[in-house]
Amino acid sequence: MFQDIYKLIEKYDNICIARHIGVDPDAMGSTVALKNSILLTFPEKRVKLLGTGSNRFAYFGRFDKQEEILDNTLLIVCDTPDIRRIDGVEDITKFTDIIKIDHHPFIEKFSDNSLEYIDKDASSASQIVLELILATPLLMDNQIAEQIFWGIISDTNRFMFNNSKSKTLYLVGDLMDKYKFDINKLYEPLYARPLAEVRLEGYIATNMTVTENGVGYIKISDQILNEYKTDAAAPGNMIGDFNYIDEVYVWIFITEDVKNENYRISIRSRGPIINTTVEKYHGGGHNYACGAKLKEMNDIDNLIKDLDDLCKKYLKEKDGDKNENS
Ligand SMILES: [Mn+2]
Repeated sequence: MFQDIYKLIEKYDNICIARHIGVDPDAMGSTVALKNSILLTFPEKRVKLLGTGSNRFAYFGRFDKQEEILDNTLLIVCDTPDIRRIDGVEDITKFTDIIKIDHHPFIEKFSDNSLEYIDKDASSASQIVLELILATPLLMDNQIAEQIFWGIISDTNRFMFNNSKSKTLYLVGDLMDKYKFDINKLYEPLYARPLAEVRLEGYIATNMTVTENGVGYIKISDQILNEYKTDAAAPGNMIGDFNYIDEVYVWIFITEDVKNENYRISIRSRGPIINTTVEKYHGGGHNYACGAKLKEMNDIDNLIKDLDDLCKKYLKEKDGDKNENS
């Protein structure tokens, strides 16, 4: 498959590379690295990155100005399972050929003849781009290695998530052997954050309600966000920091979003699978990481109640297992 992808890249003079809306470091790392590798290998090609830029990730590369899609253009989409979530592509049928490089569960084919490389076992789209470069004549340099490393680090949360397989570690080890990059310099744009957010995190830790069934939740009003000089996006950014708290298996941040007149709900679990419950409230996501947007406090309270019941059941089953094993 990598050879077929390479052949298509080789064939086209005009290439556009896209990724999902709401760019994250893996989407950024995989696309920027792929663009740079194609240009390093074929300096005469025109390669454009589609989608909205991100100030936060500007260090890792800028997105290109939107231009008209030329005839005979190849589209490569990284880190995105469905057409709806591709950023910067209005009409996918304008592209002559399409390649998908992804590690999410399959949702849909981009076109009848799109070439789709999906590896659910890969830690990240950046890892697949690395494998593609290693398996083909595509070239690599320090900067590209850095961008790939960055994407892998972010999607594995520094190899803490269980998407880090031995293959991931071998590939990253090999990358660090062959290319030079400064880890501290790379971690800074990923993990540096304003003191205001850390203070808000202190507020959440202090004021979160924890039920006897292991659900932690907090409603964060607009007034609190203002007091802490943060915005409605801030709590969602720090929710991962509440993992591995003894008393908490499911945790829920409910943040008032005055601008959109709703509440942003971010939910994580290190116990029960939560997405089916959250889907009942028109939200969704992964097994252990979900989100929803709700307007009515009544719905929010019901969601908390449902998750509490779920967690209660989970702990009971877990306890049962323990007794059986002992
Ligand atoms: Mn990803």
